[in-house]
Amino acid sequence: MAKQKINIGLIGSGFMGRAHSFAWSNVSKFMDTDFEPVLKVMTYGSKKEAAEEFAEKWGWEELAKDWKEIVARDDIDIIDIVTPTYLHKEIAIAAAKAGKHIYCEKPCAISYADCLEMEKAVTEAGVVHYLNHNYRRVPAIEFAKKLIEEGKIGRIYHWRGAYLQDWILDPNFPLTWQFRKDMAGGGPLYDLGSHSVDLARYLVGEVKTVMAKNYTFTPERPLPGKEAVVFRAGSNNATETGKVEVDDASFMVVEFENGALGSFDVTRMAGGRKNYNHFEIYGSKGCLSWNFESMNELRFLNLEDPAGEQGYRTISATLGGHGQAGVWWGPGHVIGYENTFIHAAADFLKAVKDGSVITPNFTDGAKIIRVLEAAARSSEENRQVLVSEIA
Ligand code: SOE
Repeated sequence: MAKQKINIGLIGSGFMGRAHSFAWSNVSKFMDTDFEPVLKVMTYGSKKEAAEEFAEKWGWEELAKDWKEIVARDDIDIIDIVTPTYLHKEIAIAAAKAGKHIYCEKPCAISYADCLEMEKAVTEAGVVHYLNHNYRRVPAIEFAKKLIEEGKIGRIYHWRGAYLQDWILDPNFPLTWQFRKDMAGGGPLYDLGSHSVDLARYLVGEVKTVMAKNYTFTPERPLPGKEAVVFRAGSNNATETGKVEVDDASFMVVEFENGALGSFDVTRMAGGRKNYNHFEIYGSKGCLSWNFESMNELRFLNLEDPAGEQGYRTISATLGGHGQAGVWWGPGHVIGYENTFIHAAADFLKAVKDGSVITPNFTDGAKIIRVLEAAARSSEENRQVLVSEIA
């Protein structure tokens, strides 16, 4: 039977625009969805030619100059936001008021106060809202969550999180929007720390206190040329420089509400580390370790094994029962980064169909940004900050 069509409006493009377009194009082919997404319309803003090329490549049917035109259209069901972070709030609130369901790339917004406004708007409108912390939908992570819920790890004592990249190591990497506080909220603290805090909240619990040190190694960078985007400097003859307003690296020590102790190490200056999103969890009965660069492998140590036989086993999270892995190719047939976006799109479409809540959403986004704002304050004031201090 033909699936019901559902129309998407994409606001933005770029790296995440590609990842989301890939998911909308493929989700109904692989997953058992009630809907078939239609890539209806996307914005072109000031870059019409590039947007035309993007739309043709990914199958977007129409282009609109301004996101407001898209939000105002009656035939659009879902607004997908992949803009720089500072634009999320205005678009999400307008979309909610227009009764659209919202699929938004992380981090939620540049401040906790903005997140709360977004959360209020979607709650009042009763629309489905999703914040794309896609790593939650890696099957190995879904399986880690199951092991924790089954009590296999016991009481959790330690979370050790690290999210390390190296794409701004060159001091001549230009000053893209990711270096501006008013557009990004923070550096890797927000961009990568938001993912890491999302995983920690999902697997361990809520954060109560934060002690942090933010650090900027390269205080000035050349102004960006037209081609500069995330991960790619592009060609650039700029002689003028601008001030880096955010952290290049950040380290946080946290206490969780349940008594666990955690650390988060996030940076874009860890030479050789490309997308090293890693954690270790140490509990009274077992331990877990995972790293995105081998995303299908979950390492599990069972402290209830006989002492002489204890050691990490590597679980290939590619079987049915390992989260959403079962819909793919079969045991040992590894999947990749893009599949996490398909998992998220499928869960989102289900929430739209059922009128149910999907997580993480703007409520989670607000909680995450609250922790990160506490970290920023902790670093500025050189003291431990209670997350509840952030209003
Ligand atoms: C850049 O650091 C980036 O694209 C992040 O913004 C994404 O969220 C992460 O998944 C990959 O790296």
